[in-house]
This record gives sequence, C-alpha cells and structure tokens, in this order.
Amino acid sequence: MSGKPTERPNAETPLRDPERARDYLRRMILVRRFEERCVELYQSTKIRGFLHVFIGEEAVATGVLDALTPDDAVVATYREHGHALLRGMSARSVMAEMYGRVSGCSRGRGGSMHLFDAQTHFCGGNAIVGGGLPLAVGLALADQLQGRERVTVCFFGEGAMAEGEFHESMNLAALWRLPVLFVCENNLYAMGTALQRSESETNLALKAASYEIPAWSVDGMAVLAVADSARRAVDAVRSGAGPHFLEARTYRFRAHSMFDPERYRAKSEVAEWREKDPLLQLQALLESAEELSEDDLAEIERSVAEEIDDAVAFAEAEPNEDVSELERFVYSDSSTAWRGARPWATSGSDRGARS
Ligand SMILES: Cc1ncc(C[n+]2csc(CCOP(=O)(O)OP(=O)(O)O)c2C)c(N)n1
Ligand SMILES: [Mg+2]
Repeated sequence: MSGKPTERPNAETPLRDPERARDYLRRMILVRRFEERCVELYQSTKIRGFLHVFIGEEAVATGVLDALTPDDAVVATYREHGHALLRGMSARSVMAEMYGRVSGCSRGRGGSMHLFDAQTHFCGGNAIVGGGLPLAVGLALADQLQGRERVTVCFFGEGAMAEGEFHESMNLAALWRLPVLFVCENNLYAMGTALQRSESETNLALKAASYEIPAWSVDGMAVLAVADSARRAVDAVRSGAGPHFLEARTYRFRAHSMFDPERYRAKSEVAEWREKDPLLQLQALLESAEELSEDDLAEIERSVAEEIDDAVAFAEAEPNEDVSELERFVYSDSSTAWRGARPWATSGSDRGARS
C-alpha cells in the first residue's frame, strides 16, 4: 500500500560530495550552453523544424540520470536535448541531428524531437504528449518477462498527466509491478495552459499514489535534492518494489518552443523563478563551501565551449543524407521477410510496399 504521497524535505540537501557536485555543475552548464547555441542556430536558420529547450529545468535530468547504470533505459519527451547529452550521447551526434545531417543520431530524419541512441538505451525523444509512457511500460514489461534487471526511467511533462495514456500506464505498471521510475517534469505550463486550468487535482504525487505507486515531490531546481530523491527511488525500483513516481517542481525560463509569444504568464513570475536558477544555486553552494574557484568555473566554461564548438563544426561539415535514400526505413528492412504473407496483398503485386 502506498497510501498518500510522501513529502520529503529537500531544500537544504547538504554538500556531501563536492567532486560529484562540481561534475553536476559541469553537466548542467553543458546542457545550458548547448541549448543556448541551438537557439542561436535556429534563429540563423541552420536548425529547422521544432525546437523546445529545457533551460531552467536542467537539474531534473542531471539529478535523475546520475542514479542510473549504463544498462538502464531512458524515455523522454520532445524537450530532450539535455537528457540525451546527460545520458552520454555525444554533442556531435546530437548537434548533427539538429542540423538534419546523416551522421546525426537518427540519420537526420528525426531532428530535435526524435533523438535516439540504442547504445546508451536512450529510447527517444517523442513528439506526442504522453507518448513515452506506454513505451516505457512496454520496455519494462519486456525486461521483466525476459528476466533483465533493468530500470526504465520515463520523463514527461505535467501536461501528460491529463492524457489517458498516463492513467493506463500507471495502472498497468502498478498491477504488474514493473521496474519503471516515472518522472514528471512539472514546469507548471503545458504550452500556454497553466496546471490549475487543466487539472482538478494539482497535487500530482497524490494522483500517482492513487494507483498504489509510491510517489513524492522534490524541488526540481535543486540538483542535489533531485539526485538524492532519484537515487532512493531508483534503488527501490531496482530492488523489486515496483514502479515509483517522482514529481520534480521546476520551471522553464524560455518560451514553450520557438513559436510562443508567452502571453499566458507574467514577466515577474519568470523573474522570480530565475532567482532559483539551478546552475546559480549549485554554483553558490560550492563557492560558499570554498569548493569552486573562479578559475574552476572558467575552466568548466572553456571546456564546454570547446565541446560545443567542435559539435557545431562537425555538424556544419557533415552531409545530408543522399536523396536516393529518401524512402529507406519507411518500412523496416526486415519487412521483405514477410512480404508474401501480407494480409492486404490481394494480388501478387507489392504496390506501395518498398523496403
Ligand atoms: C497528444 C498530443 N496533444 C497535443 C500536442 C501538442 N503539444 C505539444 S507540447 C504540448 C504541451 C505539453 O506540456 P507538458 O506535458 O507540460 O510538457 P512541457 O512542454 O511543459 O515540457 C502540447 C499540448 C502533442 N504534441 N501531442
Ligand atoms: Mg509542462
């Protein structure tokens, strides 16, 4: 019985491991600067399509992903550049994908919202709100059936909790005690819709707990608190305690996407949240403990800039996929194996079915 959601005090998580904290700071700076560069590249039309940045929310993915082993699986949303980088995908493969290059992680066919990498078990990037939830449940069910000891972490926005898929996924995950950690990135808005305008119950951990899933909330602007909470939850999931749910209370500093005049929130509200910037908070904590000097910070910024410059130069120089390959992957390569048995093939012809 999970009963009601557990509130955990987390504002003052102590700095137990300065080296690890410095590493978190570097990772968050990498994600922030990478996305700032993406915005610039978008404005100069080097990157096309949709672009949703995670700026302000970096502590969530940084803290949660640190609790995983390389064998665990990750499912994310369309706001997933940071998750991909933090999972260990190279800045080159992510940036090349943003450019639509053949050497991008999805051969340039997915772009910003469809980053994917089998090697790091980064199972997307998903453009559909709530679309990742059933995928995560399916991955965890497969692991359970095949006896693999893997945890799947599923990130989604609070907007996804108004979708039917959320409820179906929570129910089945709890019923079958699947090894999933659900992480709700509650940034208070789904595009221009505030949480209280779309949810009758705004206590999100309570909603999850109603499925008998242990659930609690954490300050999503405080990376050490997120990391502590996530570790506790991941350890529990790994030990066979079934699915868990973490609500990370966070905020996006930028617009929903590149097309959003932001008429739904006051500038003063954004300014208030910017005071809680997860990068500045951690920096201040490290500095006050004398665990971060100006030189340390300059070195982090320098090495991050170098990594991003290299990724941009790489993406600039790479080719797009040849147009002759356009139809490849429309059907899977293995589709030729069952071509003869296709139920809708009424004649011997195979019109429209190219592999
Ligand atoms: C099923 C579905 N409905 C609507 C959309 C359009 N849409 C794209 S993002 C978004 C808001 C989602 O908000 P939230 O889940 O809170 O994530 P956030 O963008 O805040 O990270 C909507 C409605 C979509 N992509 N998929
Ligand atoms: Mg949201």
